Amino acid sequence: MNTKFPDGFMYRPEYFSRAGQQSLMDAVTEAVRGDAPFFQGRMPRTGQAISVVGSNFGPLGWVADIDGYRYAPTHPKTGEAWPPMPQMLLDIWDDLTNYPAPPEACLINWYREGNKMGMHVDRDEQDVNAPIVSISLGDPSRYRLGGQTRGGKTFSLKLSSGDVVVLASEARKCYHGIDKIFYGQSTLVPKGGRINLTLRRVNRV
Ligand code: MD6
Ligand code: FE
Repeated sequence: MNTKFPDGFMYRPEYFSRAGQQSLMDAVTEAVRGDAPFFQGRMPRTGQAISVVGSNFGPLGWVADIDGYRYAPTHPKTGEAWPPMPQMLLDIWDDLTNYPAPPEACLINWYREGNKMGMHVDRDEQDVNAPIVSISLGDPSRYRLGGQTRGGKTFSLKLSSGDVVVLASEARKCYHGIDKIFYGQSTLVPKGGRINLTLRRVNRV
């Protein structure tokens, strides 16, 4: 057993074949060309722009603005409902989690050259015990996972296109972030960079 991984951390390298990655990328491209264009969130209180732009699939979408972080049924700019969750995403949720209900939100984050994500814990969900399934597409990245308190010991993992990480049970409460993107190494994302899809259950069953 590898003790450096917290309980509930699952890493599934190459879960998606190149064809599977392409199908997911096509679904993202269609969504952001239509009713769900990428938008730039802002940090609550300070209003500072978040460099990584985002969008969502599903009945709910994660949004960040000056008033806070929350899940909303519509896009903050277009006012339209988010595009439906692609079947492939419902399928991976069933394959990798035992959660008794489907995910309600899939956050689509697009990292461009030089973008990173600071260490954080996802806790805007009503059911903070529901697992989160995270899919990487496009350029590789360096993912960092720490413990349940800020500033403790961390380890890093290189995530490549098609790799999947699940944070469940104890790992769900652990700090994590993206140190860097290895920009320009993949041709999957039409405009370059990395796409991260995170599947979330928001409401308790
Ligand atoms: C990323 N991932 O891979 C950032 N959150 O771009 C996350 O923030 C994340 O990988 C919750 C669960 C799994 C994750
Ligand atoms: Fe996260």
